Amino acid sequence: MHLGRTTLSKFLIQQLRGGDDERDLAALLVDIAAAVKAISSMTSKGALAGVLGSLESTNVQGETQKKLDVLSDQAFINTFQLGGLTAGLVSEENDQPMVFEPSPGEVNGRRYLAVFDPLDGSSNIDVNVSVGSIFSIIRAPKGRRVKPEDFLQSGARQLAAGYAIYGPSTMLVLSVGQGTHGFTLDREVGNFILTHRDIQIPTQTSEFAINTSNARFWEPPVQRYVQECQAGKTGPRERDFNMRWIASMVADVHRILMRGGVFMYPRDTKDPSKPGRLRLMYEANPMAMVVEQAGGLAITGRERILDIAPEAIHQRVPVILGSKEEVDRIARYHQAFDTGTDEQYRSPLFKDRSLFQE
Ligand code: AFP
Repeated sequence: MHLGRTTLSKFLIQQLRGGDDERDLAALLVDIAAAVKAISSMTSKGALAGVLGSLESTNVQGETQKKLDVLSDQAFINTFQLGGLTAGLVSEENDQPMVFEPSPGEVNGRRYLAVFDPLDGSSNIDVNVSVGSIFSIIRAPKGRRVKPEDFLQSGARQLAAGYAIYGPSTMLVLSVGQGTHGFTLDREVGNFILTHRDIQIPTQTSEFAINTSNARFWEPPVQRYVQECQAGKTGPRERDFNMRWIASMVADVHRILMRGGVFMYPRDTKDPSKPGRLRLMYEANPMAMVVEQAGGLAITGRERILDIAPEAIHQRVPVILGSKEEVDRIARYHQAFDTGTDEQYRSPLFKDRSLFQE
């Protein structure tokens, strides 16, 4: 063990020095780290702990719940409820927000609201592929009970956000608005150690991540981008691209933070009632903050994710994020398509979307 190492607690004490409010935020993030350690322990035991497999229940999204979804959800709920700093929470696993009243005699220090996906990518659990947890912290209203609409704050107002990845090692990656930093769990001593200070996503990339089985449902700008990547050296990009898809957003985004790339779960027509697959408040927003704080971009194709005014706690949005130059390019393709300013979209095939074409 190297005694000079920076633990998560030491790092947060150094970053969050702005009085009681920031001190409590640091304490809340240390609480989150404790929940992450508990989930990490469960996931790493796998079948030995009897936690694999599904339950009979479904969550609010209509998805079958895994045992670990429910156990992870409970780990976070206990942390937020007992920690005394959180006035309410929204979880992917629960239809309605939960609101916590101060216990008798407790000074109401519950300044925050927590929004989280306790176990993202849980379809990967039973095949022993990396999964993760995603969290977002926003401010609670002062001096009154929390109402459901208090959670509907744009991502730009997040005080802190991040994720844990349960892979070969467990890592916690977070931002409090001063860069994005990664901590690796030292299991022997139970501490998160700062191992990746000030992560920067390379601005250019030759790697993309998208579920290509949905290609026929994508909009033309996304089809164009992916086709150009696939054309490689012989296409307009004049270089070869590689493709990866883990089906755990956390693991795909983590790879992008480490070595660049672009991740897309775009708008598609597979289910017209859903504008995207991923959830704004506990998937897109926290990941957008982490990515932007690492020098990347996160958009729907047409707008910055962090600027979206949420309308519902389980709202879905299209997500395109990662290396700046690639995301910029995909935004341009959407704009060209929407305005009909690109030759490519003047074909009768795209006529119905070329609203501004003469
Ligand atoms: P679950 O948390 O329900 O497993 O969903 C994971 C996820 O929302 C996200 O982490 C992946 O990027 C995406 O779904 C994978 O979706 P596909 O099934 O289209 O690969």
